Amino acid sequence: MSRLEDLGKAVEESEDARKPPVPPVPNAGPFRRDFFTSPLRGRWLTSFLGSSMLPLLVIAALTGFLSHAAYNPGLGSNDLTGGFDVDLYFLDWPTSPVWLYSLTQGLHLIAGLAVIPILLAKLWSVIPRLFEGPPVRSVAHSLERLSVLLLVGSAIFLLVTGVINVEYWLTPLGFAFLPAHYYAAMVFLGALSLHLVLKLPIVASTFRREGAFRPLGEGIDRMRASDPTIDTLASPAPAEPTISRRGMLGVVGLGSLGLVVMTASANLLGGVREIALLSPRGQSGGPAGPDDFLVNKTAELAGVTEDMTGPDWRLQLSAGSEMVELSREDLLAMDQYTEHLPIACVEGWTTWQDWTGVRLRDLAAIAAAASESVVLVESIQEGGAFSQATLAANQINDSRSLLALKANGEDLTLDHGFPARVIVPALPGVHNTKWVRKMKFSEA
Ligand SMILES: Nc1nc2c(c(=O)[nH]1)N[C@H]1C(S)=C(S)[C@@H](COP(=O)(O)O)O[C@H]1N2
Ligand SMILES: [Mo]
Repeated sequence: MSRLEDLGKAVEESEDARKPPVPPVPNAGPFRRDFFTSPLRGRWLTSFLGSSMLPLLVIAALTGFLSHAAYNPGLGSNDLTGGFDVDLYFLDWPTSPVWLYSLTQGLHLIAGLAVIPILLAKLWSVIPRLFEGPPVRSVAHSLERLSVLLLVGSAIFLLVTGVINVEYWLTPLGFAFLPAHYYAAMVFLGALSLHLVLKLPIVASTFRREGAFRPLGEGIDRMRASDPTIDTLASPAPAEPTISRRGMLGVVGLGSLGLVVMTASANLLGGVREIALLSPRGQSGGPAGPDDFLVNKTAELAGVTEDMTGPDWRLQLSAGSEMVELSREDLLAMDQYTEHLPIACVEGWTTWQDWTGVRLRDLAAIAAAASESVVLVESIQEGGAFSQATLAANQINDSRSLLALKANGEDLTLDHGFPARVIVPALPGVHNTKWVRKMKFSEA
């Protein structure tokens, strides 16, 4: 070797030494290409799981935004997303059909819960990608990786907060469910759109090559592992299968079905309700009495006591500067109406009861409110997002909308909102304010 070459080599080495050290991807454990040996992995499985999830995600997204629309976010006190809430829906949530919110929110929960096992299976199917090197290849590759991080992160966040809300474990979280869930949904939909643009062509070519459903026909004996030279999700060192792809998908599907049944059956009547093992407020076989139906927040939790709701209680009605005060006797002396209406909670449960009380529009008349007024309803309850709600004109003017004094023929119990509570058809439960103290009518 000439001295010149020696010199050249020395310069190269010293240049190498000056480069910032790039830690090499370790070639051990999960970083080794042959670490993942399941013969099930491959583009078809991932494509099939993704395609099964897509319709559920569409349902969850649409019903999620419908739920936000049902809160009438543009109206008065109804903004729950921290001041950024604009009404993009341009509608006052209708009052018919009365089961509307029950349906949309029921679907939201069903779709969201059914996604959980499928998402876990899909993450399992692509887990080798997490360890693939080099981690940074190009700008495009890094952006794609970032979008996947946002996609998976927001999906997990949405599912976890959703389940926590349904299961009523929210208090320890220390943040408001609605804005958190809402903004995470925005991140999720953005990342999902990009993901679809990037991956749908791959899904299409995979289904063209392997048949969208054909691998479902293959039992464990006929099943082949994918070819790792053309399918980068396939294992280069596949082990013998211990379950077929369709067997695995069957387990995932049963998982989804089980979650849905154990939660959604909280909406069913009679003993069937008892299989709602995952719905903490769904298991009473009821009705064992006129007030044996779900309570979202008890009077005790809301800080409402018997003293506050005793004979001194007055309903304060106003439209402008005048205020009218009515006692419970005054209200009982007005025309009484009975309606069979649901309370449909954002948590996905619904309970149908016979409510008796006075019409909201009769109260508007007593307050001398203008015909297209909205009303801010305030509870005795101090603070908390649910202690007030603004109702739209169409909701006040529906003849079935009540300030209920009784449920199923008996005085409301304290937990269900005694002395008086709002019941409006098709409205989310959260706007059916309990322990009403004030109703302020104003022109929208
Ligand atoms: N003042 C007040 N009203 C309230 C609530 C509340 O926490 N405080 N919860 C709301 C929610 S979220 C629902 S689903 C219904 C439940 O009514 P119920 O407890 O009588 O079933 O009441 C609504 N009215
Ligand atoms: Mo609710």
